[in-house]
Amino acid sequence: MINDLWYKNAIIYCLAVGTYMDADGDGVGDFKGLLRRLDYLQGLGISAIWLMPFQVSPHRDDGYDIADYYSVDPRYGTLGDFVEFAHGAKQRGIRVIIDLVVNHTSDAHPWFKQARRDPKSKYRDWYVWSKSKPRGANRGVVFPGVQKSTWSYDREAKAWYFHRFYDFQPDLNTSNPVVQAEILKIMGFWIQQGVSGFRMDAVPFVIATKGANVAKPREQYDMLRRFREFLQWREGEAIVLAEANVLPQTDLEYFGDDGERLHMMFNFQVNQHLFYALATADTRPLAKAMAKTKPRPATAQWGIFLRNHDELDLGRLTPAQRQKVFAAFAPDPGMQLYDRGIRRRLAPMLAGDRRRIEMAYSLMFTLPGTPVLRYGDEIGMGDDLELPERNAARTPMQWSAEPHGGFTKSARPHLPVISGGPYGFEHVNAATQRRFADSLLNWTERIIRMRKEVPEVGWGDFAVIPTREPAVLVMRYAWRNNWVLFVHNLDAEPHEITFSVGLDRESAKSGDELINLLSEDHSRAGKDGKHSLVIEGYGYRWYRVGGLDYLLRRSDIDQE
Ligand code: TEU
Repeated sequence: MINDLWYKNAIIYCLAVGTYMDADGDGVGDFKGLLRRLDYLQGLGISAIWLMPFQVSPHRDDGYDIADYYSVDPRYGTLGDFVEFAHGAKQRGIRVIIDLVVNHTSDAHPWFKQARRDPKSKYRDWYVWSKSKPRGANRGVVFPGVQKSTWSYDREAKAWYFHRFYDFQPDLNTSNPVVQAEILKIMGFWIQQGVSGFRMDAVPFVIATKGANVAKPREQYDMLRRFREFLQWREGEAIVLAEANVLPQTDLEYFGDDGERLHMMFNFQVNQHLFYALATADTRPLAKAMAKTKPRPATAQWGIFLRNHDELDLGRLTPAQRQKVFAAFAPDPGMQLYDRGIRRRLAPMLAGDRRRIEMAYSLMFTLPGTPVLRYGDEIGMGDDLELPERNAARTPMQWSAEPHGGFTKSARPHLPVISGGPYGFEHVNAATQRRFADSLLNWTERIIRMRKEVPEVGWGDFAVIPTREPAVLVMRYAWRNNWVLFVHNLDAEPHEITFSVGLDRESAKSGDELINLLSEDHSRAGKDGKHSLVIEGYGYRWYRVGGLDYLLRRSDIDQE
């Protein structure tokens, strides 16, 4: 039964078809190429792929401007190619979730074209209009510096339209029941093509009231329950993973008190404080963020990530905290974006320091929730700051030392492959790393395998165990009489820590022994029941408490 909720203990891998693998040699990645790479992904051990938008689009926002929801952009292949890919993934036991971008369409969408052309069109009310320029049109822009307003005048419509994002992304009037019905239809369509759910884009904006008279948008949370109900009627295992960068006090509104709304949300709160911890070696604000985001229904799950395709958004930190992260990881203003974020990949932010990169991923894999990896992170890819805005961290996957990193046979990839320097494809590529047992790729494969064998992280109850050392985070998970414990040192300096596993009296004995899951370096408690260990700079430890092995007990558990 526990495996029915597959997303509770999964490894999700995010990729963009266009930058993954080009099979037909036109410089753009495609579904045929991705299909060829499924064995690589299966080898890595991931459980699900999150596909970024691949539908027909003018590509002014990397596909987040969709012009036909029921299609595959011809540059990536055909709907038939999508189905071949989906089938290939299914054969390998890999689930597929796809981006669901329904806060807005592209202005090239036929719905918008008809809506702007004819006030009597049935599509007019699918968008959000105003006869005059609304007050506060300059407030609430998502991309400061490149987007000036959230309302633009449309000459053809002779009216102003609302766009939370770029002006070529008119917002759908999601309060309109007909639009809501269309959203369900889109979900139903892709479910029928074999996907296991959706990464739902910009959820707070999807459910917000929109309009010229809306001074303070209100979230219509009940819409989320309706999305979920529909999904579950159509396909029991399908999930919604929400992109909702919200404050912890509203988390339960998104999950639903009884888990009746969204299955998963990205934990932006933890993400931002995790980067603060990496930058300063002070884990206390991270522990606070973990505590604040702890309450969630039993069936709900957090998506835990380090970097994604957008800028690393630090908007939830205090200005002083944000400055410290900028100073550590993006000192040059060209590395920063939208006054709130960093447009770099993880490896260069951590100066390519292998110990630190491993420690950061180890932490990502052991924080409460389901880890979401980004393509290329498994080989430590870098960024190209010459590219505009968020494109810096969206360069093609580096497969080999062949021209263009083996990504394409074309002389002109649509985005340049990183070449030369420490992160160039000549050094950083999957083929070379496959050959070395100690490569980051092989390390990632091993850590994924181990993570899957530690379901306590996905299912269990966690506690942060106090030590006197703020640079070291000790987390303990309990689930069905099994305990695991993780130690991470975010500092470059070694630290000695003393802690007690802190189990109740009945189980206390098993706390005497910590079995290291990654090496022979086990730990025995002293007479006082406390463990003492010296952990090297950027060190990490995964322990099973008392040596009880979940895998050995698994047959008992499966009965339940
Ligand atoms: O982003 C939605 C969003 O709310 C942004 O604030 C996001 O957190 C980030 O700061 C944008 O850089 C989503 C997608 O992730 C993004 O790539 C799209 O551009 C955006 O929606 C519009 O569809």
